[in-house]
Amino acid sequence: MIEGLVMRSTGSWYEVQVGEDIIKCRTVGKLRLGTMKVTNPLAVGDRVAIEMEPNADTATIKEILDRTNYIIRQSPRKKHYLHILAANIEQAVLIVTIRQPKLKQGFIDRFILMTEPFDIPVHIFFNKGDVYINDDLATYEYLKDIYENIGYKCYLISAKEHKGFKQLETLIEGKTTLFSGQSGVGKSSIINGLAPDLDLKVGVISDYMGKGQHTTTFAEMFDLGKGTKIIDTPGIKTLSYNYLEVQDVAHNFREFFEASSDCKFPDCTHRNEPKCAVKERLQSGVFSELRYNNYLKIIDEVEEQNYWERNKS
Ligand SMILES: Nc1nc2c(ncn2[C@@H]2O[C@H](COP(=O)(O)OP(=O)(O)O)[C@@H](O)[C@H]2O)c(=O)[nH]1
Ligand SMILES: [Mg+2]
Ligand SMILES: [Zn+2]
Repeated sequence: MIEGLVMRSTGSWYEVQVGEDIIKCRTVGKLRLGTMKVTNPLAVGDRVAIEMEPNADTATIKEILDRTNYIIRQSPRKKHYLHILAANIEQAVLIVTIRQPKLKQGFIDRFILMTEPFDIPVHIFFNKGDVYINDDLATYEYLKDIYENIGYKCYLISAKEHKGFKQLETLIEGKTTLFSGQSGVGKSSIINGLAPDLDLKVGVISDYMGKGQHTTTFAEMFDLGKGTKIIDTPGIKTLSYNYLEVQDVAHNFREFFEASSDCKFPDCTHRNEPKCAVKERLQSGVFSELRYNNYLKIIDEVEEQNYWERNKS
């Protein structure tokens, strides 16, 4: 048995890196799925045990080795399924922009809900700095202040002018980093800026083909050498949660979770309960209104979705 790393998937085939080689692999039979329904039991970043097929340069994937972590979300296509974006990552770079397209309210908080259960560090890069005008820079400073206060570093970058790359280069050195963000924020442009040889297509909406029809797009790993690996992911349109309870959300808003030991009720949802430490810190200005409002929106959504699921006739 040979051990390898899943770099990408092209439908039924997987490209698995073994040493310097890429081996085309397929899966045979059912791989271990656990109890959840997942659209892709095998994800980019998975370590697998493979066996060469007789008289061929292709191989069969026999086993997925234990994951240190994974990034999971509700499948955008099948609402009762989960989709694994990537496995075994060391950090995430979340790319956002304030202009072109406008930053979607709550997107950063929704993304962080995927990384927080495994304490995966997230670095937030605000791209397209070249088109920001005065107000936008103030917005950037405002958001930077909120997120850095709770431990997520923020940076300004411009793929177009190749500005702000030094910090990003240093950050990704020798690590496996997931690159993610909404479509059109400049993920491919930034990855090209880091590794011009990859020559990724820019300005193509890779999530759609033809008239709004979804094609299956997968994350893809690139090995930049010296242990530096990056994973490009298809642009995220929306993030919903069919796998979370209200308490899961509460536990993964890290500053709220930290404060929650001072709430009167151990299962406080920080909505209307008396003597809520989160609301107190909100009133005294320690916690951000923006984070709190996004939190409320997410728990309402989760509660509603779970309610309908549980009361289906
Ligand atoms: N002004 C400006 N445009 C950018 C920048 N980075 C990317 N773009 C443009 O934004 C569009 C989407 O970029 P792309 O890299 O394909 O985004 P992706 O969908 O996240 O991979 C393209 O038209 C790019 O030329 C930037 O730093 N500044
Ligand atoms: Mg792209
Ligand atoms: Zn509370």
